[in-house]
Amino acid sequence: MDSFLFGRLTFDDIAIFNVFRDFSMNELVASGAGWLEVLAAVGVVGLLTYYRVWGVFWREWLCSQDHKKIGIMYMVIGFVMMARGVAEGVVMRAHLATALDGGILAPQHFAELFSTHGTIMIFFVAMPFIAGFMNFLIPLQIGARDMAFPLMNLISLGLTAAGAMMLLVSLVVGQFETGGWAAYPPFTGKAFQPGVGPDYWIWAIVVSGFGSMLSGINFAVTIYKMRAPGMTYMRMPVFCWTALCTAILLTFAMPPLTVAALMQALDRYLDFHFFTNDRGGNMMNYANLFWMFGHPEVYILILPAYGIFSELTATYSAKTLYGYASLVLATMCIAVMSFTVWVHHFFTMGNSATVNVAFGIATMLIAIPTGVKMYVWLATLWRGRVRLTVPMIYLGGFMVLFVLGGLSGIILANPTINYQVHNSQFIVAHFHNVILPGVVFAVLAGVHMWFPKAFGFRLEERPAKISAVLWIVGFSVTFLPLYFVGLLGYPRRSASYSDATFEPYMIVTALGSLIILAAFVTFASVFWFSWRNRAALAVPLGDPWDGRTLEWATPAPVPEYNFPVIPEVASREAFAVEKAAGRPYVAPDEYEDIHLPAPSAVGFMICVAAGVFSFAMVWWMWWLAALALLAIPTILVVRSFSPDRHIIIPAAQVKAETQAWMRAIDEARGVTRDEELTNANRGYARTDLQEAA
Ligand code: HEM
Ligand SMILES: [Cu+2]
Repeated sequence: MDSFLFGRLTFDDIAIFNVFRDFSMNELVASGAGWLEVLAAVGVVGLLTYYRVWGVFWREWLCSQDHKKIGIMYMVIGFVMMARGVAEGVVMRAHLATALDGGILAPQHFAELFSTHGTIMIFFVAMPFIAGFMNFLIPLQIGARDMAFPLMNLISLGLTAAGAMMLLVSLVVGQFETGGWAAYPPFTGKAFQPGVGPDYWIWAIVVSGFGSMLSGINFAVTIYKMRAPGMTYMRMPVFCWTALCTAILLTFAMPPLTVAALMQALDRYLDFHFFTNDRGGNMMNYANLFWMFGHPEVYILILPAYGIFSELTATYSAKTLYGYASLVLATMCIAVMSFTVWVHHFFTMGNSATVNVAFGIATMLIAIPTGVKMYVWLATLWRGRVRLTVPMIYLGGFMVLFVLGGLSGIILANPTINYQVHNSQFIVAHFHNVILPGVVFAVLAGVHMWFPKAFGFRLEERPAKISAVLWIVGFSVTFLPLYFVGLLGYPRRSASYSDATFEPYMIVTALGSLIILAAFVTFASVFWFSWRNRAALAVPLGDPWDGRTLEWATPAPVPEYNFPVIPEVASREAFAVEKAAGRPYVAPDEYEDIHLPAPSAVGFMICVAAGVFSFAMVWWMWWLAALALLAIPTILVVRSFSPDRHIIIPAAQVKAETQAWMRAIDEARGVTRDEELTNANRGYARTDLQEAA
């Protein structure tokens, strides 16, 4: 019987104790992962206490409304969750390598693994990563002080963190659902999965999805309203264009997902019948709603990645981006078309041939603007001053592999072929083929490029290069064989197989996943090596790569207020043009006090309230859920009565900091492109024009 206090939560639901109840390989892996998570949490708390940094952590990070810090916190969430996601990928592959008539894990556990893995990777790795980049870069690139709604920005971060927390908690208390990242009912319906698993998914998705929609609005308004004087739309950096299109997608694509998840909650909690097979329900309604979000979602992830690749192509070949207008147009086309193709996710579920053909053609058409982008990048590299830096290695891997992934997408867009490979490993190969070289490589490349901007020192090149190569090789070994496995007929989400033909492939991909694990660990070690060597790698002057857009015209790390005075923009790639004209870094004549939003605990409080609400809903602790839900509007209302609090950075301080930076620039020797990876690089790049002179 449920208790009033704890709902349906009992001692037996604490999953990490399962290993003592049933000592098996399966439980060892499952509980072991849970224990690792608990230990990691204790370790973090211990370290913060040991170094006595709780105060700094609270004031300068958790409560900060600075878009740069919020962006960095999103990236941290992404990396932490990625550690779990990659580990789960390796565990799944290890299972599948042994899964001829069996495997090391129980089928139920395997199903939970692909469900948490998919959910984590999409919603709590890829999404935080792109939100992180957009937060960090948009205001800097458009010459603004912050986002349009800084407090809402902090709240979005809190909601994302609360959702991620649900995924972490589900490993320790209870279990997760087994219906994949899309959580299709009726499979995840009450009749089939009465436990807490689908509810963990529902509330994680609802809470974080709400946050993402709010960020979408925030990004769009920031770009519409906060651009520096002179920055017309056609002078915006390409990343901002992709960010704007992404923001619009976020605003319109997240609500169908949130609504679908809430309708599923109504089915599960209150016996509604939206998606059941009886009493007038129809699960196709779910498929439509989910993929109305799901397809645009892949462009929410890939468009900012295109933006990152565009910026780094131009920067590391020291050339104006070729075909700016066509890139912008292609981005807009993709954003609009992404809403017209969602049925390709259920070609085999009984649509008429006419419907399938229409959506098949619409899908294939997206290849055209995507192809335009590939040509634009290639043309930018052509006769550029190309340097084989870490981001360029990722770009190379991306260009080759992403084309492969795109081509397999065209194959899938053909409904007749789709019938053959539907729900096979071919699909697994395809979407990893676009997400890894597309989104993940872009993020890793972008981290390398903009890290010095955020923290003031470069990342070590050598381990980062090793990591990049390992990612490319690891991806290829892990996922390319799966195209063949799929064609041979091995279904996705299948915990075991009885045909020995599959076994060698499964062993190869398992080895590949170890290479990816090595790539991830190497990448993590880059931060450690670089931190130790940070004095030598410091680039305080702010322009280590001969950057082209406004964010490079500031010191590194960027001061809290971004720009001493709001810049005026007269051209595209404003900073590069100024450098070519020989007058970048002009000190302002007059300084003013700068107002910035003061730190606020509201984001954190809403994070806690949303997390407690979700947890209480999962476990049917109705009293707690009601309290936590009520807390959210209460916090907002109370906050709205407090006088608008700002911090003021006095003009004198801005002046002193800016003049110190200017003096350092005057004294610095600009480094040439050949020297940029040496310790001579203090962040003052000599342009090729100056070199030629
Ligand atoms: C790091 C190396 C990775 C490995 C070894 C890996 C491995 C796997 C495996 C074995 C599956 C299950 C396939 C099946 O059900 O038969 C899977 C599913 C999935 N993966 Fe990955 N993966 C990796 C990275 C990623 C990344 C970076 C993303 C996205 C950002 C991602 C997103 C997904 C999704 C969405 C699913 C589908 C889950 C579902 O079936 O509902 N994976 N992955
Ligand atoms: Cu799609």
